[in-house]
Amino acid sequence: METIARNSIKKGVASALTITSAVLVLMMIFGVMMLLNQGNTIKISPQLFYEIMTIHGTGMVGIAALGGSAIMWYFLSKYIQLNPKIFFTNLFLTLIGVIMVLAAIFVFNFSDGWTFLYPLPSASAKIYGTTGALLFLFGLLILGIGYLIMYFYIAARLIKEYGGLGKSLGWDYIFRGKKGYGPPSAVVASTMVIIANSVGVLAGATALVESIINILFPAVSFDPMMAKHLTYAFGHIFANCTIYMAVIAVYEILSEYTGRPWKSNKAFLIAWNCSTLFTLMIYTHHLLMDFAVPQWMLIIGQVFSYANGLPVMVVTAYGALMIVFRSAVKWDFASSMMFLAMFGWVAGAVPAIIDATIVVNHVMHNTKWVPGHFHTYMGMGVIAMIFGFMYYFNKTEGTQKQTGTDQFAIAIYFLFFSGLAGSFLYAGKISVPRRWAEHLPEWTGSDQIGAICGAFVIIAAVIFTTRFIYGLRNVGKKPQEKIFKSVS
Ligand code: HEM
Ligand SMILES: [Cu+2]
Repeated sequence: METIARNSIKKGVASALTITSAVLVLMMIFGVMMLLNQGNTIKISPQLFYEIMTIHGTGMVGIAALGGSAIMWYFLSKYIQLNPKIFFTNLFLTLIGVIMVLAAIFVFNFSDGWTFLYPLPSASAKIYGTTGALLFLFGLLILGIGYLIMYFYIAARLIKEYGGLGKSLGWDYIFRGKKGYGPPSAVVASTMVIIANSVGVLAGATALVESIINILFPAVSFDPMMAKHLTYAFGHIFANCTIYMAVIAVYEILSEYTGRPWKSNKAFLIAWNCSTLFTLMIYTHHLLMDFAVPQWMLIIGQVFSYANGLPVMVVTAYGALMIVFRSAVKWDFASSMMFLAMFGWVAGAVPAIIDATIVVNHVMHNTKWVPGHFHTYMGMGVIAMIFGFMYYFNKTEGTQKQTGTDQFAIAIYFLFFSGLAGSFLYAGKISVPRRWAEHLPEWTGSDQIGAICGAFVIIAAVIFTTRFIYGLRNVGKKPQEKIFKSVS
């Protein structure tokens, strides 16, 4: 019985990773198309550009969440028993949501951006018809419901196993002086994610429902500023949680490869507790340009943005250096990706912290500096962790062996992703606005360089993806040893 459940868990994870990698490649192609258009190398209509921007933004963050969930689910299932049906339910609802979103964008011309900023969907519904807007809004709502089901289920399981979410966040060790080490890092991180992201998804769902009601019953309207708060609370938390899920792979893989457990000591637990709270508080750094937002909220946004990223990043980066230091770590695809991804994450946070400073934000925020920041930490952080985990999965559950091609692909990926992100940051520096379909001639150089780098990134991603899908044939062909590590 237990092995059957374990096999379904693996099947769920394998399906999620297959979808993730294939969608990633597709979204990257869209990314290069945008750059080619901005760089005046190809010409697409502004309408199509914004459709592509909408699918690229929504799709990338959505798929990072799916890949992150696969990582979280896979490792969490080593410590607590999980029902595979829940993961499949989320996967199924994700697929339905994605199909609706794709139809909304490419069949019904929805192109308001992932932000679906109220009342924009109602306005565009008047131009392109209500079908597209409603398909998009309901599609995202269904996606959100899938995540809520999964999170509430995990919360219930953690409460059952640990006696409460406070306990699985290590409060016994932080507040009650319990000695030793807290719950496994995968458990601590998962608890943080389900708390923060449930709040985030509920905020997003509220904003979606407001737009839906306003489209169906135009007489009923809502406060646009409030809707913006809800939307950015959602966007910030949801995007952040992708890394908090993916980072579980760093803990688990590096500790397995070095043969040293990643212990959740007090600093680790405190850092994760701080991040749980701060992640919920700091989304106002997206509203620094809104003069109607009370000053104190903006100051909270700035101060806690500094405080937020740092603790977990520091304990993770420091922990990773320590665990690897003088260990007999085997550097293969998975461990190198985890190590590099950690630096991608740290590097990506630096421009974000700069941008979260109010005076800088007024100059930088609507420039490509911002995509420069999140492409660094998403592309070289979260997505690198997901690709690294894909290899680890095939190796652990199957018989995948590393080849020179893999090493080549890693080098290409990081080299050219740095180039791509660098081209965005540079564009930010020369004040290129973000989200413009058309660029002035003096900006196109950075777009063209970005497009070339993007093309190489796609080559690497195609290699990762084909190697992954090809390797799946051997999953389950290796005799399995341990199933559960000890709980707590
Ligand atoms: C080959 C790789 C990629 C390329 C060429 C690319 C290209 C682009 C371009 C050109 C934009 C629009 C920039 C602008 O505002 O003018 C963009 C936006 C965006 N990209 Fe990427 N990207 C890539 C990978 C990624 C990855 C891996 C992620 C996240 C997992 C991501 C997430 C986003 C998001 C969230 C936006 C914002 C959309 C918006 O402003 O509404 N991209 N990307
Ligand atoms: Cu944010």
